[in-house]
Amino acid sequence: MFREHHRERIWPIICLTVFLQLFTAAVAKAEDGYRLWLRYDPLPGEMIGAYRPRVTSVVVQGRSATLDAIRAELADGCTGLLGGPVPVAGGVDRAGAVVVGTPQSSPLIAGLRWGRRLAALGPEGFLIRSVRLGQRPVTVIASDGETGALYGAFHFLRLLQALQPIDRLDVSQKPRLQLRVLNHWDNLDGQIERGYAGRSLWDWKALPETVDPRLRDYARANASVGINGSVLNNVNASAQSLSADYLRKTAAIADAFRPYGVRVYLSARFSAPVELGGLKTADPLDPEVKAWWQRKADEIYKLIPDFGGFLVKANSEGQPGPRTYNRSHAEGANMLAAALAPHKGVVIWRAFVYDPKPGDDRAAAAYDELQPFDGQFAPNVLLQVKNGPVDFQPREPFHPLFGAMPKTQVMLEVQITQEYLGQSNHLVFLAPMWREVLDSDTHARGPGSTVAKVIDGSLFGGRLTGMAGVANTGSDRNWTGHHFAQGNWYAFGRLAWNPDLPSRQIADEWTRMTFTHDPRAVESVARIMLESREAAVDYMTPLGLHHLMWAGHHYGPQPWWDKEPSPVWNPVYYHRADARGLGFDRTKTGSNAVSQYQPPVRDRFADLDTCPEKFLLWFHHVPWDWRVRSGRTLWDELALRYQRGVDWVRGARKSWDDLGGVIDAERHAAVAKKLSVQERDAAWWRDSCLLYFQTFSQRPLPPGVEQTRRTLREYMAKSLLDIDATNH
Ligand code: BDP
Repeated sequence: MFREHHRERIWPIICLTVFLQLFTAAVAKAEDGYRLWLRYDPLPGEMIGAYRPRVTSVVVQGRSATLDAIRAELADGCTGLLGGPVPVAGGVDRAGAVVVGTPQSSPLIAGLRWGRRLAALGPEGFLIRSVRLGQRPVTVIASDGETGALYGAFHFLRLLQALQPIDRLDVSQKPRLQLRVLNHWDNLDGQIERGYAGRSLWDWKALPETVDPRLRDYARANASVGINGSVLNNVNASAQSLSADYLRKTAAIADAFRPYGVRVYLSARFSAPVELGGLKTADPLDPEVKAWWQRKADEIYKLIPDFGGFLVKANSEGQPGPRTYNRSHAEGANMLAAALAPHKGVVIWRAFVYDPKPGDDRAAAAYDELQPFDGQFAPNVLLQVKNGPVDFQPREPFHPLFGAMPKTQVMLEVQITQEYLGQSNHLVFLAPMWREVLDSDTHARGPGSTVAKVIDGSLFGGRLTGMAGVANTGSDRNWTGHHFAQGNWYAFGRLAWNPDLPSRQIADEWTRMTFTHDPRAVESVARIMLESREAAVDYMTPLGLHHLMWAGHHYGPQPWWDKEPSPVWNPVYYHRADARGLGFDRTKTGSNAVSQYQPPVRDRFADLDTCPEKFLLWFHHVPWDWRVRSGRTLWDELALRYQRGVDWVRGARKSWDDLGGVIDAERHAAVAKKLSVQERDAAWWRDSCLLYFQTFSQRPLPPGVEQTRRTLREYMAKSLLDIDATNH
């Protein structure tokens, strides 16, 4: 009786416990992508066995917000990866301790006398070495600065996550570029220009009183790849962001980022002295204007002592700027630079400048406006140049300014958010695209004068260096809308740290950290990633075509469009299709924009026989029957490239489907759904572009190209975005 009774009472408890366990397991396994590449789930058993003796405790002496962050990250990370507690210890009381810090914060590290080596690596560089401390084998992660120690800690975790050996470590790293900055195009109302992953992460209404704890995870993620700056507001800036109220809010964000080495910057609206200060002019040479900016800088630095500086989009797409007052870009930039200089702030002046005058070649505009001012910018000004001369297209040749401003500190701007690349619906890994520009040879100082060497200062010797990425983050639970778009955030950080890193390595490590350790699956995922950009070029804009996207939102094709008020916003301006052929003549017989490149580059691009095929229609208007390198006519080649792009997406879908059992169900299904949209879009691109260009070429589709599914009229009637519910 008693036993029966007992059983009755205990059953609900057992059930509840089992339920709770299952529930917790389910929740723990919820794979919504929030954790990004910082997942810290147990590694494969044999690796845990190998790592265990080398990772027994975490020793971070001293206290500061950054040191506390290092301690927490390493203890959590190692505990998670090794599937059991890795405790925090006060000293090296056992073999296998991981000791982290700076000579200033840690007597243990000071005792190693690595001062000179650490000084040479700077406050963001680090050493990771397997050494003995008091006869005990330990791993030391040391830096001259706490941020460097944090970067070292993340590097160590990455080694574990990527299953690398850690028993004889001798790693020495420092970032090649100083400014590794995300540009958020976030408006103060929470909307993100060209954002496809929800709303802004900055809740301006709740700030400064309430700071979303998610900002810490944002900063952690950035620090894990070495990103050290964040421009919080849109380059199409509101002056309001410089008001006293908003500066207090910005200061609260800066406080949240600071432990992770991420400094805040703001986009500054050039006319703010008028809008906020009530002045009659924003003329950069006006003494009152100068004084206004100086007072503004003083006010900012009182609140945010490590404020990074201003990013400025001036006289571009309707933004105010010095040209409004008949002053040069250099005069405008230098005036702001003078206000920031006493505080060690910088001005990042954007070279994305074009005046849509009839008859102009937009690709030539920035060079014409800025190159004459080489050598005239103040020492704390950087010129931020987009990778290509038009606008973040799937493929562009490198921007000619990279090879033409030897006396200016030029930094590279890339777009992480996929404005022109399928937004948050298409899987397009951007590292190969950024590698392409970094590896481009400007020939500015003879062969080997790559863009990477321009931006790291080694070619022309600039003091300030950097790379900016237009962010793809937002309030979506998985941060970036598409799980694979996280890989582009990751890749940006890795390349800004080391612009020589191979795409393959980035894809490989990110896949292991984010998805799986299964070697076949890693291989398959990395292959999809590495091929994806070329495929997107094929199904969107092959052979040097560009800017064929639907006007305004830039999702899907609209090559026929000619109704924008400014000609340079019309696709027809860029492809110039006619009965004779296709492409923009940028040689002597056309706009001659090609002359902005150094002679060997210019000559190669300008000659139809030597121009790389990938830039053919960028530089040349080519007859439909011109024979390309495959021996096919331009028309046939074009059609087959479009088809190849579609075929690739089909293949990628199949490869992804095959990974069904290896990747967690939640993310697998989410990516599969996006890939199906990508396939539909790729076919839509092929069909609408070919049908439209066929009205000029008057030639049949070659064998191997599928028949188009709808009429041109149908494709013209509706944009892909309008029939698409899944894109934000
Ligand atoms: C273009 C975007 C536009 C941006 C502009 C810029 O379409 O929204 O404001 O670039 O970089 O790509 O300023």
